[in-house]
Amino acid sequence: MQIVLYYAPITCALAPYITLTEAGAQFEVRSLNLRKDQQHSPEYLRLNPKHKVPVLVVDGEVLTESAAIQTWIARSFPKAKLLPADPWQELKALSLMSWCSSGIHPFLARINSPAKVCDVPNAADSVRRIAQAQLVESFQIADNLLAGREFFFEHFTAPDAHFFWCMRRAKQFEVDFAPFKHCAAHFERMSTRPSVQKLLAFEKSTLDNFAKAA
Ligand SMILES: N[C@@H](CCC(=O)N[C@@H](CS)C(=O)NCC(=O)O)C(=O)O
Repeated sequence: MQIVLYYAPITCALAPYITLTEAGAQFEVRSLNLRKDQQHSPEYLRLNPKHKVPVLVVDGEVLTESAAIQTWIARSFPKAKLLPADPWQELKALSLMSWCSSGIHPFLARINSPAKVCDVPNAADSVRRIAQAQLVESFQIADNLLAGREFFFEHFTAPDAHFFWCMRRAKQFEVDFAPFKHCAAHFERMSTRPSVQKLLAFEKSTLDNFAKAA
């Protein structure tokens, strides 16, 4: 089986990178430089007309959307137990990943690029402030879910990788995590995992290569 992950540094494509690594999968990474707008190249648009990462290509079949990609990885590498075994808990894991990509991610994107959602002059600060408030609400919900637990379920599962990305991006936007002690502890716990260390090293080398090529 040939697995190719289309990835870009800093982005949510880090979640499937971590999950594939946790799965023990052999996979090839093709890195895009979003600063150079490579997601809009004609070749990439043929692969994903939504011009987003991640994209997973498995034996030539294309899959987009993080939650679906994470689910594919978990189902394809069952020994890694990347989703809970109980069917109801598995659906709760899918619910969490959908929330990460459709409930939390859009507010992170608004902080990153306010102009994509509002072209009123001088509105950027207001868009960012509103998005920050929505994120605070989401992280409070996640904090309650993580209270007294190491991971969202009994052990590491794919939603932990997805949520790790949400937190990492929010930290880069200086969301204050002091009130969210369980989220902060989850972030620290995730940061020590070998899969995350591998991802961070890969991200650094990719960014270094982009800088050399510039
Ligand atoms: N719903 C998608 C969102 C993917 C997404 O927004 N990716 C961003 C990076 S975090 C991207 O590729 N942005 C480039 C663009 O919009 O042109 C998912 O969960 O996979």
